[in-house]
Formats: sequence, C-alpha cells, structure tokens
Amino acid sequence: MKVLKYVAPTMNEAMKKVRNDLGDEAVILNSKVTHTGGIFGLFRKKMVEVIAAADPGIEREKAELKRLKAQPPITEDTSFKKMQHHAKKDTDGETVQEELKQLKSMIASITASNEFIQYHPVVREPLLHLQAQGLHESLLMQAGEYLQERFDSFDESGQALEDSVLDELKRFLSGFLADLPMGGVSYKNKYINVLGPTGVGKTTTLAKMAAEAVIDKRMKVGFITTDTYRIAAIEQLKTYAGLLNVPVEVVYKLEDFKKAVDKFKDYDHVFIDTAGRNFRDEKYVKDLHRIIDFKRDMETFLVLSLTSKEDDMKEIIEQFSSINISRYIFTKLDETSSYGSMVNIMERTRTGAGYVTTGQNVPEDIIEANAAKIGELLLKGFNYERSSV
Ligand SMILES: Nc1nc2c(ncn2[C@@H]2O[C@H](COP(=O)(O)OP(=O)(O)O)[C@@H](O)[C@H]2O)c(=O)[nH]1
Ligand SMILES: [Mg+2]
Repeated sequence: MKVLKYVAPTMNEAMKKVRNDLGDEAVILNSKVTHTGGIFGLFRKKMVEVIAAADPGIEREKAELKRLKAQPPITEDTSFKKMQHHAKKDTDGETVQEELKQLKSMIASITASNEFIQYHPVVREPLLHLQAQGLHESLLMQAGEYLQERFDSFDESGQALEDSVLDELKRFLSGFLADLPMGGVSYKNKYINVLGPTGVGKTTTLAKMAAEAVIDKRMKVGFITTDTYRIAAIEQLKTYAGLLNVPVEVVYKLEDFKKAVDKFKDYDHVFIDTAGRNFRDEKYVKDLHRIIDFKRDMETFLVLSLTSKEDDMKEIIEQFSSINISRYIFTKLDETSSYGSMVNIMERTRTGAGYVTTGQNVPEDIIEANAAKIGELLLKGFNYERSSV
C-alpha cells in the first residue's frame, strides 16, 4: 500500500497528480484546503492538500488481465469448441437484445419529439432539453400537457413568455417531487447508516454528514465501520474521524457490533459506514435486525452515483430491497451533466433524496436535497436557442 500527500493550487491539479502516480484505483483518504505563506493573514495562498493511497498490485493485475484477454485461445479440444459455440450463441442473443433496445429507444425518441411538435417552440425547446437529460417519457408527456394548458393563458411574448414557461416548468418539476420525502439527516434516529456499492462515495459522504452534526450542531457523535474489507477503507474513515475528533469502532462480527452499540450508549448519534457486500448477506442483515430496531432507531441512506447508468442504479436498488431505505444520496454531481436518471429513480420508487454531493472536498461538497433545487438542476444550462416568439 502506497500512501502519498499532494499539494496543488486546485483540486483538479491535485487529482491529476494522484492519477498520474497512483492510477485510477487510488483512494482519497483525505482532502482539505490549506493556506500557505502570507503575513498576518494577508497575501495567503489557497492550496489543496490531498492524501491518497493505492495498492500497486491492482494496476498490475488489471494490465495482466487485459493482456490475457487479448491473447488468442491456445487449446483446440472439443470442450473448448463447445464453449465457443455457446459463447457465440450468447453473443448473438446479446447483439439482438442490444439492437432491440436501441430500436426501442429510437422509436421512443421519435414518438416523443413528434409529439413535441404539437407544442409551441417556447414549450418544445425545454422539453427537448429534459429529454436530453434522460427524463422518462411519461414525465415528459406530463410536463408537456401541464405547460400547454398554462401556455394558452399567457399573454406575454418574447423573453417574458420564455421566463413564464420556465417558471411553470420548474413548478411542475418540483411539484411532482413534492410529495416524496426530501432532506438530510432528520436526527430523529440515533443511528444513521449509509449503504451502497463500493466506490460510490459512502465514506466521504458520511464524513460530510457527520461534520454537520459535530461542527454545526455540536452533537456527541460516534462512528462505526463495518467496511473491513480494505485496510484503506478503515484508515480513510479514521482520518475523517480524527479531523472531527470522533471515536471509531471497527466492527468485524456481530459481537463487535454489540460492543460498539454499548460503547456509544450515551452518544447523540452514531454514523455507520458499511461495505456493500455485508448487506447482500441475508444472515448479516437478520443478525443486525436483532440488535437494532431498524425502523425506530435507524435512518438509512442508499448512496447512488450519478455517473452510473440508470439500469445499474435500478439493479442496486433491487439488491438492497430487503432494507428499509429512508432516502437516497446522489453523489458525483460534478462528474456528469445529465440529471434525469435521479428524478426517474425517485419517481419510480417513490423514495426521495437526502443529499446531492458535488465533489471530493469534505465537508463542503454536499447539498441538502429538496424538490425545488432538483427542478432547477434539471433545467441548469438550458437556454432558448433563438427568440421563440
Ligand atoms: N467527483 C466526486 N468524487 C466523489 C464524490 N464523493 C466521493 N467521491 C470520490 O469517490 C471515491 C470513492 O469514495 P468513497 O467515499 O471511498 O466511496 P465508498 O467506497 O462508497 O465508501 C473517492 O475518491 C472520493 O473522493 C463527489 O461528490 N464527487
Ligand atoms: Mg467506504
């Protein structure tokens, strides 16, 4: 395990150095803004400090795997031929499915844009923008109808009309999210838990959430981590815990969990960091149910990365379906410019969002979610192409 410290004027530059040295598998253990130089606080320069770690073995393994995959098969025995035959059939099946999928989405987009033709350009343009954002077709249709109904009663023109249409559209977008539970930690439950697959940003986000409890709300907070798979994961949480001056209990088995619960008896809140795998193990979940009354004591956030495909997000939600999810956290907003999938997911599963995270900086890169902000986000960057009226 290699652990290195980087200092650069911007996060981007620091991350470039990290990637250069440690590769894509590098884990950011800590990042913070520091100030250097200056006299009495004057002329001080802002710098970003990043502590990163990587296991050089992983990169080597990856390269080896790539090399092996590229090699032509050596054996020619019949069982191998049989395997090849099956593989071919599977690949063909996949190709057909893939083509079908493309065709379906083509038809959907043709139908959608044809249907938008009935609308005035001032309505159609933002609808096309939402379509490009990946907003589900049924939502697009509803938005179109909603706008058209109101459009007939508008008597402005030009810029004023465009502004009114956009205001109405924002109202529509936040309106249909309005009855979903939104907002960050409620502090009604002692335990706050983050679940999700590896690498989505659970630990980083947990630290951001805990910072609010410790710094802004001055609460007595403890950390539990059940992510004992990678040493770096424990170290990463401990680094954040150190910065916040919060004790960490590392839980390897159920007994440890009981001890941790006992240790944090008179704490206000306990933030639990997890590794996704444990929660796919039914026995582990059942055992936990015996210690903690999940419904009463636990607020659980499922963390999803906005850089994932919508289908993958759906699969993840399916995997965690045995657990009562309070709200989602959508991470890595800064790495994408299409936000439709998160709205589709929330609408489909009738589960709202706690937070959206916007970068690697702890604790600042986090926004508490609400319907209006998400509505705004969907229309971010939209401009009418030409004066429509
Ligand atoms: N760009 C970006 N990166 C993030 C964000 N949240 C977390 N990360 C990064 O994603 C990587 C994995 O985060 P981590 O918290 O360890 O994920 P975990 O495996 O789910 O606990 C780290 O490099 C984080 O700095 C975010 O909002 N934006
Ligand atoms: Mg983690």
